[in-house]
Amino acid sequence: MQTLGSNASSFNQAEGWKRTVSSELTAADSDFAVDVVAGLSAREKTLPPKYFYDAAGSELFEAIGRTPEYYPTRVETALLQQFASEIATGIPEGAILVEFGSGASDKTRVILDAAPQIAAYVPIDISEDALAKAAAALSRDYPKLPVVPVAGDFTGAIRLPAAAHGRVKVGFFPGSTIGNFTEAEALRFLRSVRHLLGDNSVLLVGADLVKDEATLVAAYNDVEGITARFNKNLLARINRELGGDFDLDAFDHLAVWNAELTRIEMHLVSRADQIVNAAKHTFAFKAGERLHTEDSHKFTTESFADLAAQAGWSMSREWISAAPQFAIFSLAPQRSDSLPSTARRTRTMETKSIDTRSALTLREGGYAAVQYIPQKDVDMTLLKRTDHHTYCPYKGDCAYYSIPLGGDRSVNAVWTYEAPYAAVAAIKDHVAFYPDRVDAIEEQKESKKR
Ligand code: AVJ
Repeated sequence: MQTLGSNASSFNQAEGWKRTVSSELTAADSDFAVDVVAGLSAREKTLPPKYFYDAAGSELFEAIGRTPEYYPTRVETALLQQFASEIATGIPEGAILVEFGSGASDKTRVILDAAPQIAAYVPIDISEDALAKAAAALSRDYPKLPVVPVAGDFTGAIRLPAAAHGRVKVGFFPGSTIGNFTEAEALRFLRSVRHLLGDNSVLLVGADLVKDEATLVAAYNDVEGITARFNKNLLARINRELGGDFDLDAFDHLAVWNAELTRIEMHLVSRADQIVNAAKHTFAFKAGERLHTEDSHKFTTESFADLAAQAGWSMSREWISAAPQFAIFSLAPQRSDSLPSTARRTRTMETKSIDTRSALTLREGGYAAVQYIPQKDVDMTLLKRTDHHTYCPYKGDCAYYSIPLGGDRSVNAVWTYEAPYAAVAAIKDHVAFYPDRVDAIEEQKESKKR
């Protein structure tokens, strides 16, 4: 048996490389050190993508956003700009905007500009450097807006500052960062955010959508090589912070589309058999061996609604760009009272409310259940027909009404299927309401019949 140095790994012909740790990490070692040792010791080497984002990595990510190939940043920003006022109508007066992974807070500005009703902004980011820079720039450009940054890892426990207590919270999670989670991590995150933001919250999530392989792969393999530098910065960071001796030129950047798992994977591929020291440990790489550094899951509206539903959120609205397609989803907490559909009360305005005992509940896919109220129970004179129309392949042509009393927020708040397809014929002569364009839709259990 050949021994490598005094404290690290050993090579055994039969078993291959094996770590014989004689210098364990101690409590004083950082999470980063612990995660690096665990990831590089695994049979399939892997590192958590959150460690990309030190100061250098955050800057490289900003540079990726300026490459012609990496469309998500550009397309999402354009989508936010295009629908800013529509998105803003879903943000209640006095709401606190809480952003998870705020980076340079560039996209946030689009929301802040369109929604002056936001009372304070809480950016959360793992990079203290990026956070401090962004907070300073925002305070300069929005002098009246309290900005209360929280430095930390949003995949862990988060505590909101006192400024957020007792206020309606709107979560903002752009950039398709949700795609970097495994399904279990995404569910854990969405559930903890559901808990953190509370019952009357809104969660706006940007998510990249499944599309042709060439477009996807190019986005993670720009010709200029910025993404390769971003990927290798992980090794550079290990060298800087954990006394590593990675040779960056001894690894190749690799981006591949995993169609089965609908994700882009980034790897660093060892060019040769090599030994690397880092974090008081020694690791062996075989030629061609991969270090898996990131997954970027891509979604469909259905897959996303399904994920959200498993974490207590229902999809209330969606905005999708033209190709290359990217989505912004607006989620609302699932209503805890999923009651039989016989009795419910629908209040559309503070001053006007509708009571009905014969609403129908339509449940479709991962979408929030929708109550269809018989028109005979609704004062239709309070509604104003608009020329907005949509088409649903399952239900047919859809016509819309605004609620003039509700102002801007209640534009096209109400819809009806005048000639629904046979499968849903029961919703004829009914109207339905967007929950975020009226004050409240409340269901009540029918009192016992005597
Ligand atoms: C910002 C984390 C979503 O996965 O597309 C960009 C990061 N990685 N190029 C993504 C990233 C490679 C990006 N996220």
